[in-house]
Amino acid sequence: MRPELATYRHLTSGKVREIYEIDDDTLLMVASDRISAYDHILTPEIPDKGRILTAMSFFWFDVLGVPNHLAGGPTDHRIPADCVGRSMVVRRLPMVQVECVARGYLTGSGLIDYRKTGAVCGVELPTGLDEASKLPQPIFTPATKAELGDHDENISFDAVVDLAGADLAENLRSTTLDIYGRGAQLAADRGIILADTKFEFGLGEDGELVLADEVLTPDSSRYWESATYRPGEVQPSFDKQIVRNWLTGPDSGWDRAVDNPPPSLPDTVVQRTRQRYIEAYEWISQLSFADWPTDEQETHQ
Ligand code: Q0N
Repeated sequence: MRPELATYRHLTSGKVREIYEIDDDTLLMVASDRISAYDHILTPEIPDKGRILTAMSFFWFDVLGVPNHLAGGPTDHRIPADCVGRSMVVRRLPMVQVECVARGYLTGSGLIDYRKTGAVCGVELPTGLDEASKLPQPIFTPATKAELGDHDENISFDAVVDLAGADLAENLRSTTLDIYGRGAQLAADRGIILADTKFEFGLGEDGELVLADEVLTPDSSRYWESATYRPGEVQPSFDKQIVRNWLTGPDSGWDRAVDNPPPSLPDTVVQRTRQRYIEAYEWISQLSFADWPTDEQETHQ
């Protein structure tokens, strides 16, 4: 018998997922089907988005083969029936309070900082780079977690040394760049550019880094399609572009200059976006999403 979600104490809410306490040593991380764009949570939800992103994290944890926080599989019996497929049972670890970002391409806050200073997080870059430029080599651009609703703040490597000590800071940088490099290579082999990504790490019993959180999902990374990559232009987001195009196009009637909530997405936009998430999972993993566990396939008696 699977437990009810209400039997677990709720710890934290993120924009798109929830964390519960299973016991002193174990957490339940539940991904929702919520989607955000332009700093708003949209309605309606994208059916199966939580399961698709969870499937992707399990895939990446498996192929990366680095120590990670998973403490059970996707159908672990501690997972409530209505959360099967979109939950991870994880070891509760002391977390490193640094967002570990790797960038192989220049965009977003990295591009803004570069245009102001010629550097990102203190890493000097060559002149002449532009929107979506490929960097000479991937760089470590750490950030600190802002309050819910605020954007993370980029910090220098020296600031990580002050926060975490020199040894841990060096380990975070080399591990982040190593994992990003291997993920980006696998994605590139399958027609997807992993422009950048954010990792979170916990500390194991012996002080070793343990990869935590969700991993290399489109919520924690920028996925671009290799076939349409055009440096010098803002790249369409692999997963969210259909939503963004509709919200900013004439049919939505939304004025995003004023702080009013966006209108509900039409079902066509919802269904096409759902297919895009499935496509990303299937391209990357070369597995079929139809095989991913769901509560619907539980046998009852
Ligand atoms: C945890 N978050 C997301 C760190 C926290 N395995 C774990 N053990 C204990 N706590 C967490 C995990 C995981 N994953 C992760 N919250 C709790 C928020 N981050 C923000 C940055 O700082």
